[in-house]
Amino acid sequence: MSFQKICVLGLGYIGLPTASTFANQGLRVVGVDVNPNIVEILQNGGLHLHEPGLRTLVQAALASGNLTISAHPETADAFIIAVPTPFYENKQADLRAVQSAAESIVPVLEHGNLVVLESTSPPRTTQDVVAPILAKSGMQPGRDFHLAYSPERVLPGHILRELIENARVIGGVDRASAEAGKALYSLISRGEIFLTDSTTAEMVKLMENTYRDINIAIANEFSRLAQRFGIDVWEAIAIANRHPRVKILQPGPGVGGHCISVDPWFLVDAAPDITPLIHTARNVNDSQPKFVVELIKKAANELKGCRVTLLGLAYKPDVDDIRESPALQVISLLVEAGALVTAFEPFKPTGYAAEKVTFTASLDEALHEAEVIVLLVAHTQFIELDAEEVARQTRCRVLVDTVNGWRNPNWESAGFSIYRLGVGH
Ligand code: SAJ
Repeated sequence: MSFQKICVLGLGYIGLPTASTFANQGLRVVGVDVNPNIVEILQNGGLHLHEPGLRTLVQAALASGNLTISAHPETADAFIIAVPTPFYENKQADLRAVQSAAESIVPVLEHGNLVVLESTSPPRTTQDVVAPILAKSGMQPGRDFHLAYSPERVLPGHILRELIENARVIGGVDRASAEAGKALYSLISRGEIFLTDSTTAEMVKLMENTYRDINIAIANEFSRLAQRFGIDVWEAIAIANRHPRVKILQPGPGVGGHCISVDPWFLVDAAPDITPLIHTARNVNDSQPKFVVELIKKAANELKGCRVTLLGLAYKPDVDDIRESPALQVISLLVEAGALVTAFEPFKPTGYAAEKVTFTASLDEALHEAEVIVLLVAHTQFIELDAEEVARQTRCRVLVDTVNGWRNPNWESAGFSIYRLGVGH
């Protein structure tokens, strides 16, 4: 199968780099988003999200004339659906964006086309949700057009490189669909491509993120045990990891982002009776902010009325994404306890809509009045802070480090007391 023109539905962290990469390979690409603001920003040469290298990639794609931005899909050889799949309050997958993207393809779908779902989805979504919608065209997947599931697996912060280098799995509703998917992604991918059926490909994606969630949960439990038994979890993990078959991950303030903190719920929701481990790991990671707040309380003596400054709101270092970030939970627990919270997020200086929190546009402002300073995210600019310089910016001498970012002894020699997550005394 050959491809001259494709449509990418959803221009977020995955869809936009994917569309731009195909366009830069010489394909004509229509990038589609239902959000008029995003369409307008991109059409005017702007960018609505932060990812290293993305601006240059998008600008090159637009300048080549190969990438156009639109509110509606057009006829094309292939359609890639890369829309968000959040969950409802009850942790059930919210597939409305996938459903409406599939609906929007129906009027322009033609015989011989390929449709690929990339959005992380519960098992059987391609077969049971997307296929019946596309069949409204009067054509059958597998017989009249190709339908496949191929999850994105790129790591935010490294998306551009991983999009090209990572191994890819493509699950077709039949073998020909998987082969058609391979023909498409071979145009941009240098990684190995594995072909399978669509439900296996959906499970692969969910298993990867669930595996990581469970491994972070055990690291977080180790941090609690370390505090109780008076040891340093970071040292213990480093030593344990010298065992040839052990690779413990890092504890932290919790698991955030739109992937690992969400995807395991798709499995728990799909089969609650047989997923106690996955369910428990989710609860362990979701409760980690509570332990962080207990540590802050220990450092502050009394939270009520204490001026606490939080450094970092993003869900992980050097990204601007605050979706499901544990920092948000830390903030609400602190506010509940009566602390006066100031937060500084260099990648999103305006913060987000929240009451009783002061977001500052500069580090200086955030540090100025603090009584306790909490490192929540290991952004490079925080890790590289100079202890003497910080000591000049604030009278505060109490630090809480939740990510093992301030190990340099200069902090102590500059007069700071440091309370570390996972370090008991
Ligand atoms: N975290 C820890 N300790 C660790 C590693 C991570 O507490 O040792 C926390 C992070 O701080 C963050 C969360 O976990 O809050 C998730 O971060 P991450 O870097 O592990 O993963 P994501 O969510 O940015 O990206 C993941 C990746 N999946 C896997 O590594 C299996 C990525 O490859 C996927 O493409 C992405 O999910 C996705 O879109 O599903």
